[in-house]
Formats: sequence, C-alpha cells, structure tokens
Amino acid sequence: MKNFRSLMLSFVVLATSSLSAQNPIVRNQFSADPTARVFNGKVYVFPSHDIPAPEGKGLRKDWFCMPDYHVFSSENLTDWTDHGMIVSQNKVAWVDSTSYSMWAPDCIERNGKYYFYFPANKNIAGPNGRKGFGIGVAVADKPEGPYIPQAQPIKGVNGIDPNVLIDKDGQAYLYWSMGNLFVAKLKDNMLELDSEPLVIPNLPQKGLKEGPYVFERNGLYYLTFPHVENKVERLEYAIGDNPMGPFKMTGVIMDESPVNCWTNHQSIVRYSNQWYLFYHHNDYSPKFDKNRSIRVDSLFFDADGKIQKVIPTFRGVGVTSAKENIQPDRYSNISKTGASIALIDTVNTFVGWKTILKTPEAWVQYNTVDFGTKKLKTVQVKARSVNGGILQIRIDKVDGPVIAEVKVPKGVNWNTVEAKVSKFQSGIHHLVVMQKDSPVEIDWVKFQ
Ligand code: FUB
Repeated sequence: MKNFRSLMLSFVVLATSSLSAQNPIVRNQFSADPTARVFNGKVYVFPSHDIPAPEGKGLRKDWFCMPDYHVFSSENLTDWTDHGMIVSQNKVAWVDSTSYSMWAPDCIERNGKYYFYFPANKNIAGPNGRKGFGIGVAVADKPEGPYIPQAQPIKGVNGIDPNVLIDKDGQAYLYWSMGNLFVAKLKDNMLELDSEPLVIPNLPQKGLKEGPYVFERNGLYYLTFPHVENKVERLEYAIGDNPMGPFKMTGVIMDESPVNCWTNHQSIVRYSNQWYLFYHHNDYSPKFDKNRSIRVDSLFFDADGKIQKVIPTFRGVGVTSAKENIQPDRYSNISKTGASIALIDTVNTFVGWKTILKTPEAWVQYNTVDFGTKKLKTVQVKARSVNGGILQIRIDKVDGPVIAEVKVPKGVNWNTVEAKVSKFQSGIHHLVVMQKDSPVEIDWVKFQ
C-alpha cells in the first residue's frame, strides 16, 4: 500500500498522455550497468551498451562486447528518451578501439559541467608494461552531451566501474574496482586524483566484488556493490560515516538472479520523494547473460537506515496510461496455476513477451493504470486462441468488478479484438485479465 500511494503521489503530477512503464526500461537495444542521476529535474540513466559480438573481429562470442555509451532521460520514469551515443571506443584517443570494453560508467555534475567517467582497455601499455583497463573522463555542458573525452585516462587508476561522490563539503571521491574496491580523492578539476588510491577495508575477502556505487543519506554513506557470495552476483551494501570508510557490511539489497545471470550492477537515486534501485538482468537474452537490460524498482529504508531488500519486478515503476498498449506480461501479480509468460519471438526478442492464460480462472494483474477522467468506451486486446476464448477485464483486484468481457475468435493468428467497457471508473486502478473459457495468449490491452 505504501508503495502504491507513494507511486501515485510521485507521478500524478508528472503523468503525460503516453505512458507505458515496465521492466526492462530500454526496449530496443541491450543496456547494462545503469547509473541513474537526477539533473535539472529529470532522471538521466547512463548505462553501458552490450551488443552481440560482431563476426570477423576476433572477438570472443562468450564475453562482454561493449562498443559505446548512450544516455537516456525521463521525467516520469515511464517514457524514456534515448539521446543517442555519447562516447564511442572509436573516438577516444587512449582507448583500444578494437577492444569493445566500454564497461560500467558514471556521470556527475559540478559547476554546470557534466563529467562522464568510463572504463576501457588502453591502447598503449602503462609503466608496468601492461595495457589493462584505464578510466577516462569526457566532459559536457549538458547531460545529453556532446561529451569531449580527455586525451588520457586518469593517472594512477587501473580498474573498471568508476563511481563519483561529491560530498556535502564539496570534496569529490572516485571509487572503482579491480579485484578490490578502491577510493581516492579527486581534485576540483574532477580529472585528477588528489590522494593515493586506498583499498576499501573490511569488505568480504572471498568472491568477486565490483561496481561500487556510493551515496549519502542522513549522514550515512552507503557503499553498494555486486558481490559473488555463491555462484553469481548479488547486490550488497556496507555503511560508514565517512566517504573513505571504513564501511561495515550491512546487508543484501537484491538476491542473485533466479536464472543465474552472472552480473548485476546497481545505482540508487532519490527522485520525487521516492528512492529507486536501477539494476540489470538478461531479460531480452535468456540464453546469454552478457547481453543485459536495465530495470528499475522502488527501494525503501527501515527507520534505522537499513535498506529493505528489493524484490525484482517485471512491472517496474510509474503509471501506465490506459490508452497505451498495456503489457500484462510485465505483471505485478499472476495466478499460481494456469498462467505464464513467454517471448513472442525467441529470435527477435525485442518484440517482447506474451501472457498465456491456459486454464479457466487463470489471471494476471498489472498495477497502476491511469484511466483518466474522460469515459473510455472500448477495450482492445491483441490476442489469439486456438479454440476461441473469453477474457474478463477486471479492475482493482482479482475479484474486483468486471468492466469488460472480450471474445477472442478461434484461430492461430493474432487478432485485435474490441469490446465495450460496461463499467468505466476514472482514476488509477490495477488491471486484471482473467481467462474464462479455453486457452488465450495476450500481447497487449488498451482502452479508447
Ligand atoms: O558490464 C561489464 C561489467 O560487468 C561491469 O563493468 C561490471 O560491473 C559487470 O556488470
């Protein structure tokens, strides 16, 4: 209830006429390692960009292949604008442009300039004779860019997954990983270290640690990071009272992927009085976990400052307009039996998913749909049913009022079927789709 109310408060003002929130939030390309930042009243997400390894370049087929970065923004966490590519491996003087190694980035604002930090393989060897990973900075006047990369990576830093915190006193800190997690002060120019790198102590010794992301809340500094406790990464955190630590291990933010996606990578941001966790999972690539997709879910704190564990959802956050295509496969809740989801096209996975309601009374619930104030007269459902089927559209809860009944014709092809809305109710409601006859597959539902 707390979640629903805060969502309504946060989004009622921001809702526009074309909403369709769900996870993953980027639906036309792979995206990973999301760092979310609030700039100028909007949320900007700076993810890394996975692609399947191109042929003929001598690249490993089973490894990360990451050529560049895009930036996305949203005012309502529902509609995301892709501002296009901001930094590419081909346009940074110090980066090996054949390495496809542009891993997890970060971006921060200082005095009206935007500093984008990114790791990549260097094209020349350092003093130790090894090329390895460096961390570079690209600077822009606007969060969307254009970003101008510095000619050299930051001196004294070998590693990946940069993260920057500017503390309340103006001191900036750079965090990164390379086996251990490291921290160093940054000079005011945000381009050079101002202290020797320090290995952050008191963190788990066993198991890979990477992806540090530090934020401050009520005087506490939260060091969050993915850690392999067993087989794949889970998101953990430690708390300290100083940006340089020491930090005390405190808990788990998100458990391991149920399908063993090896990595996860987080950022935590407060926007319109609600905290959010951005992370990734291999939604569009169930068979290959190096092609990932970014997601967002709400995050809550206990009164003592501890982070409540976030259970990943398909539904994500935000309000979906009843007039947009609502995807019940991004459900908030689903009946224990008879209902499932599957990809519509297992080759072109970006086509998305379908809901399969196999047995009568099987249902799926999609929360927080805005029906507006003006009567919506009809409902359209894109569906198919081999034997012909009936769907009941209900609102609020599984045994809530039936607002329409849709007859899906017999056949193997997808149809857009229309029915009258008998009991329109304005405002924000949960939507329930229930099967009443024989098996039906559903792509989307929308009201007019
Ligand atoms: O995306 C490549 C690497 O995988 C990131 O840098 C790590 O944090 C992990 O997510």
